[in-house]
Amino acid sequence: MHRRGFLAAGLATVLASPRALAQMKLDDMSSMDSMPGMSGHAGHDMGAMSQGATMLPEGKALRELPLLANESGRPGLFKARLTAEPAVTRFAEGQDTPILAYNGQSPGPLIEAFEGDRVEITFANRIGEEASTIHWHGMPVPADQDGSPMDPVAAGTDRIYAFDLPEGSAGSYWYHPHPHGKTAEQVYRGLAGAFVVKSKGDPVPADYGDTVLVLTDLRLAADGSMPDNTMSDLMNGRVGDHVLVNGQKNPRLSVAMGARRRLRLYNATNARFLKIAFDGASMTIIGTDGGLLEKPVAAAEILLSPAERIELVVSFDKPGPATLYTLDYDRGWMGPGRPADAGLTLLTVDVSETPAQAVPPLPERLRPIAPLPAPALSRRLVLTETMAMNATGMEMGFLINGKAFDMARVDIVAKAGETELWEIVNQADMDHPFHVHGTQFQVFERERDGITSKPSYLAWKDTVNVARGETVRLLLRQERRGLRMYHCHILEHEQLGMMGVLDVQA
Ligand SMILES: [Cu+2]
Repeated sequence: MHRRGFLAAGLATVLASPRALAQMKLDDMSSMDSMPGMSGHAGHDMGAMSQGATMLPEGKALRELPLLANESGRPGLFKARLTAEPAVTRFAEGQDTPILAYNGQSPGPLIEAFEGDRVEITFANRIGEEASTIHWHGMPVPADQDGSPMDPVAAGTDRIYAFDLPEGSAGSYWYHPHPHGKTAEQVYRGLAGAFVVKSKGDPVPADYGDTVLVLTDLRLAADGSMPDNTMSDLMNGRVGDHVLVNGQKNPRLSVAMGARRRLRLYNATNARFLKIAFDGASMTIIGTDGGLLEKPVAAAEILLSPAERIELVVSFDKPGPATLYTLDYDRGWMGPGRPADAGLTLLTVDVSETPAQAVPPLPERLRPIAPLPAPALSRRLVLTETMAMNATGMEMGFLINGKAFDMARVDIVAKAGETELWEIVNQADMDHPFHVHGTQFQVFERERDGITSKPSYLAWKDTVNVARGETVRLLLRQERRGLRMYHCHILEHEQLGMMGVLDVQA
C-alpha cells in the first residue's frame, strides 16, 4: 500500500513490516515537507544540507583544548566549576554563530585528573529555559552522580557532581548533557568535552605527548546559525556539513620526521560514523573507550562510531604532509541526502625533513586486562525501527525489545557484581552504536549472516557499534547499585525511544 494512501485515510497504523520500511526508503523523503503534519519538525529543505554548505577556513594551527583549571589546593582533589550557557563563536569568516558552551568553550574545556582523585564539579545550568545534566560518559561514577535523564538540573540552578576515580580507571572519557528529550539538541549546539583520567604509572613514553582530538559535526545555515533538526535528522541522526577537530576544520600540526604522537580521538558527533585512516603515517591502537589495551595493535583503518574513542600512537616516518582522512562507510541511510562519508580531511600533519630526536619505543605490554568470567545469565536486546501515522503526522520509533523508552519503567533488573552476557540484536535498517552507563564491558563475539567472529583483541568499551543485521554479544558487570541507562548513541534515536532502564540491585 502506498504511503499517501495511509495519509489520505488518516490511519493511525504502525508500519512495522520490512516492506513498509523499504517503501519509506524508496519514496522521495523531501516531499514530506509539503505533506500535512510534516512541517512541524522540518523547516529546512532536507536535500540541501550538503549543497551550498558554508565554506570554513582550513589549515590553521591545531588548537589545544584549554584545560579546566583545578581550583583545589589539596592533593588528590579535583575541584572546578562548569557553566553551560549560550555563547557566540565564529566558524565562517565574518559570521557569528550562536552556540551552547561550557565555560564559554565548545568543545568544553579538557578535564584531566588522576586515578585515585576525588572529583567535585559544580555544574551551573545557565542555558536558558531548559533543564540539563552532565553525564560522565563511560566513567565509573555512582548512579546518583551519573547525570542521567532521571536527575535533571533545572534551568538557572547549580548542582555538585562528586565521585572518586578508582585505581585502574585511566581512560579517555567525555562529558555531555543527557536531559530527557533535549540531549541531541544540546550536544549538536556545542555541549561536549573530553575527560581524561591519567595513571601515574602510564607505560606510554611521555615523549609521545598526549593530544586530545574531539571530533564534532557542524551544519550552518546561510545566516551562520545552526538550523534545527529536520525529518531526515530525526530518522538518520543529525549529520552536518563539516567534521571539526577541536572546533576547527582540517587544522594543521607540525612534527619532525620520525616523531611519534599519542592521539586520543573522540567521536563526539550526534550521528556521524567516521571510518578513518592516515595517509603518510602509520597508526597503532593502544587504547579504547575505557583505557589501554594489553598490547599495541597496528591498524590501517578504524571505524569510530558516535561516542566511541580510540587512543593511538601515530608514527610520522616520511617527510611531507600526512593526513587523517575518512573512508566510505555505509551505516544505512533512510531517504535521500546520504552525506558523503569518504574523502574528508580531518587533520593535516606537516612532517619536516629534520629528523626527530630519538624517542623510547612503545612497550610491548601496556597493562593486563582480565577477561570477565563466565556469565551468570544472558539477556537479549533486539533493536528495531518503526514508522507510525497519527493525527499530527508521521512518527518514527526506535525501539528496544519492542518498547520505546519510559523513564517510569524498569526494563532490566541486574545484580551488582554479577557478570551478564548481553546479546544486542540489530534487526533495523541502520547501524546503532550501543552504549551502557555505569561500567565498561568487553565485546565477546559478533555474528552476521550466521558467521560468528571474535574480536582480535580484548578491550574495555562503553559503546559498541551494532551494524544492521548484526548481533553483538558482550560481557558486562555493574559494580554499583542504582538506575542506569542503556541506549543508542545516535542521539536522535535515543530521543525517539531507543533507550532502556537498568536497575542494579545489591
Ligand atoms: Cu540508533
